[in-house]
Amino acid sequence: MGARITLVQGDITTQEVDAVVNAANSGLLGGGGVDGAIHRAGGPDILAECRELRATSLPDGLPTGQAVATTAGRLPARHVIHTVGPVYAKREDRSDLLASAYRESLRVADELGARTVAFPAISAGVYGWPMDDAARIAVQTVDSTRSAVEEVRFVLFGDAAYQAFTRAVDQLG
Ligand code: AR6
Repeated sequence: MGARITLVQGDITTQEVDAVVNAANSGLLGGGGVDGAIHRAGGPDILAECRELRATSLPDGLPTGQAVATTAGRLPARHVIHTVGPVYAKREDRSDLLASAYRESLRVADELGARTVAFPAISAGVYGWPMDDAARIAVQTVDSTRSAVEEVRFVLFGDAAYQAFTRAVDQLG
């Protein structure tokens, strides 16, 4: 029922897709990890649109679990969809917010008419989410979310992330 899921090991900024999802922070003005890589590779037009969003519709920033689109600048993609995953917390279950980041990104992708969407492992870097858990939530949410997106490509940095997503896909049955 959800989009076809494909897994690749590599750099999300080189993907030729309709939309690339950025694991951003609420401030939307850049950061490290995927966020830094996307702004570096995509150039200043992405940041300019993010600033515009902060000055207009999102004065307090983008809430965790929500998503918003900008240009992809010089990336070989048409759009960047910025979303904010939750920071991992041992004592509190924030999986709903992580699932929401994927669902809302797919909703925005639908609005854009995107058919191919590349996702990183949201929250599994700086935000500290254990990779196996992050992979399971990512794969299950995409699999169970209805949308017109045909392919969701998870672009994983490193072998451990790739293996975790492979196990999560195998467990879908
Ligand atoms: N392509 C694909 N995956 C990547 C790339 C890349 N170019 N670079 C890193 N990863 P993170 P988060 C992997 O930290 O945990 C930023 O500062 C990385 O190895 O980018 O959601 C933001 O501004 C990891 O597996 O995102 C926020 O403040 C995964 O992408 C905060 O980090 C996600 O790691 C968001 O943290």
